[in-house]
Amino acid sequence: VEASIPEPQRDAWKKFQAKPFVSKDDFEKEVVRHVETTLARSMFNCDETAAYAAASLAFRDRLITEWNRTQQRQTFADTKRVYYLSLEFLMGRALDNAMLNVGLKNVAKEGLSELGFRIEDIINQEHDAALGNGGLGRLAACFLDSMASLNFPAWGYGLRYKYGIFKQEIVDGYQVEVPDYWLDFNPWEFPRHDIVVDVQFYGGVRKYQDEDGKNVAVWEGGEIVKATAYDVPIPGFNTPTTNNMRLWSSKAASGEFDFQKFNSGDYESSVADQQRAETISAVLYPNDNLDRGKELRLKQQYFWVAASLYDIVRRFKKSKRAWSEFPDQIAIQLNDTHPTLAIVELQRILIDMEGLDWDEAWTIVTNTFGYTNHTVLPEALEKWSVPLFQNLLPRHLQIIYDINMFFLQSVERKFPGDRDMLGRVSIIEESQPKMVRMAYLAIVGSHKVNGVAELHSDLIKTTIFRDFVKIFGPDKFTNVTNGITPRRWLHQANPRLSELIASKTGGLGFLKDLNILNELEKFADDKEFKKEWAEIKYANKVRLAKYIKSSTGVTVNPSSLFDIQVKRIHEYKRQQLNIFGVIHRYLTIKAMTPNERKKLTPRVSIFGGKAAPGYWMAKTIIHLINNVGAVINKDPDVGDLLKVIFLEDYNVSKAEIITPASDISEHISTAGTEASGTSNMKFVLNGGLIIGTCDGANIEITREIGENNIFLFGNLAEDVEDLRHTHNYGSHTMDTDLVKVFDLIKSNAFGDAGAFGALTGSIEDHGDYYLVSDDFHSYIETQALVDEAYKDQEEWITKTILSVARMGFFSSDRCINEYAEMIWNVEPLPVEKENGLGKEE
Ligand code: 475
Repeated sequence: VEASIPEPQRDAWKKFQAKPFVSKDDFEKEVVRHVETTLARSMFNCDETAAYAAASLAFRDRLITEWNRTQQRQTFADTKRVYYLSLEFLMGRALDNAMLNVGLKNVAKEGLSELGFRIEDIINQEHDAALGNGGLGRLAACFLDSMASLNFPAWGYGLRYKYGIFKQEIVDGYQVEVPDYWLDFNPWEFPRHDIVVDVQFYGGVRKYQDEDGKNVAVWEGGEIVKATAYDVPIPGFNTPTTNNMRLWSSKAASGEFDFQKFNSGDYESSVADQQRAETISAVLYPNDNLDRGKELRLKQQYFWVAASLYDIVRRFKKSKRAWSEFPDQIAIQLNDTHPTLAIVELQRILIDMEGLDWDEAWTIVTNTFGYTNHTVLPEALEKWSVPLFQNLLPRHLQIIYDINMFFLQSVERKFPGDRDMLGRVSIIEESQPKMVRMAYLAIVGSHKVNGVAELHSDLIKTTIFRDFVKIFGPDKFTNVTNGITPRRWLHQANPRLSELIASKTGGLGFLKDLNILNELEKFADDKEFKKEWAEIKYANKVRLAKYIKSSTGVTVNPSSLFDIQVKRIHEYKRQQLNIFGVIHRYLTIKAMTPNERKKLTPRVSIFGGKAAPGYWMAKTIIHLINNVGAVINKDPDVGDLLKVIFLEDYNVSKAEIITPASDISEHISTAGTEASGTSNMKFVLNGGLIIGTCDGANIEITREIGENNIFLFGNLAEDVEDLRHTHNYGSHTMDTDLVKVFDLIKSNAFGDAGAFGALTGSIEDHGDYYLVSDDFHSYIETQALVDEAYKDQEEWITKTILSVARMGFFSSDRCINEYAEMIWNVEPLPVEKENGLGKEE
């Protein structure tokens, strides 16, 4: 149906087109209108929740207007677009970000104040959009911000989970998970009830030859689930470009429960179909860096991929171009292997639905996709059992077998007679049951594969994907070191620092060209500047200290050294190394005379992060941290010299308070295990130093900021394998200081030691896979260097200024430009400043 308004009537439309507000008065008018009409309230019952709702709706309307224009502009220009497929988008809050990105936060602040509200209170009403676990999901969110800010025609595609990552409560030192129902009121999404896609599951495949002797496959039967689109506008910073994040929500095909069954008294099964369908987008799997191979997860993946590809292909078909032009118009980036089925689905659409030959279709497919790997941990590499696959997606499994056959034939031609190679690289693992190796499928079906930091990209080429480098050549594999958006992680999280930098570098330009930070180098020894710099850090620590007091009841001294480790709890990230170090410090303090204690640098050790609900060892680490805190925090011998804090429910909005408050932060993974890390970048950008291993992006951070400005310790990635071998087959001698720490734990000093037996045992008795004991001495020594360095505040502040000045490289804008040039081959669509765009300095 033609829905376009005919020419003669378009003038009326243009005349009455929505005009985004710019002034304070217009903003207030919108807020009052939303309170009084949309929310059906008045000045007599407008609480902070209602004010938040109204302010958000005012901004959402504004974003939607720009969104519409952006989409029209992009459609009209008809240039290549990027689709970023990610099962996770860890967006955090939207209001503050929207206000800052459109440059109207001061307008909103004054407007809200005139209406009787403080903007901070209003911002704090918002529930985080927490549709992700950790690094991978937050990276996707930073990328959306950068793509919009750089004016790339780019969409994100994901799932609209009803429940995001669980909320963490700490009860008696244990993690308790509480569901995160966040959709009660979400003004940031825009339901598109007209955009609904049927997605098929199960059924069977019928094959026959048509009149021309062509093989035809029909996937029939099974069950249909409906995918409804929900659009979330993504505003760029200081540009009208407003891109789209489209999230799919599942519903039963009928949309209703079975009334027949209901009437005949079969109440339960009358709603069963509906519930089963809605389960698909119900909940985010809470595992970070782990694959559990559950059928519902595969269902989520196909549901999301099928709906997204249908949408992308439909948009392409409107342009009436030849299929061969598909990769010239469309780049699809796979955020890890989770969307790898998109490769198979596009091949299926092209051969089964559109009638292309295999080879023609396969060329299009491989030229369209790029695959980003985020981890080398074997337990995180996705594999699906063939029987499960066969049942859920029978036609896709056939296509995978065909892809594998053609691929193995090409390998055979290149390496004749190398049967071992064929077994190693086969997309199908010949195990019991057979498994589909998704990473291999993603490599074979993409034109570029990238890791997320230099070390990681080198490691994937020499370890898990070694054979594929031989087969495809080294050029298929590349590196794009991760980045973070300075809009959220500097301007929004640390407004005072952003303001200071702006005042010295000629405005907010550095937020779009982060290398401008370089200009700060000349202030590294400037007395006045250093004083302001230090004051801001102190104020941020006071803010965190208040938060610590209100959330844990513990008083911490903001003059202490704040030592922070916040990230998902995982053995490879080694929060256990940190807490053992804390216990070692405690032992040291206890053994000192009061005079000796006076020379110590007081420290607050702050932890935060969620454990996957089924990850027992990670939960044990949380338990130990809390129990150690309970003992140390009330020991009068210790006082302010050491405090141990576990912050409950670490998430994006809490990170915005925590990150600007660090003196030192910990990025201490076993070398070779953390693909990149991104919080390392956030902390340094906010004027904190880091203690870390030679792992992930720490290495590049060191290269950029200089080795005098970072505290590195521990064994190198190249030595890990040998050390593990020695643990298992040679002699494994424990570090003597660590033995003392374990002895204290075993004396029940932190509660029943039985609770921690598995943790200490994994190190003492079971091979110490993560090299905690090997790195302990080096860690303790390096922490002592941190204490010493902190005593010289003048020097410390200079280090932090120099570090910030040299962090330009880690903007996600640099990252997106690299993807655009090396992988996507897309260009930004420049925009002229249009009416309504405020620009605040
Ligand atoms: C890395 N998540 C960080 C970050 O590149 C890196 C995997 C399987 C299932 C569910 N979640 C995952 C990850 O693998 C993940 O978050 N990886 C992280 O990606 C961005 O900075 O080093 O661990």
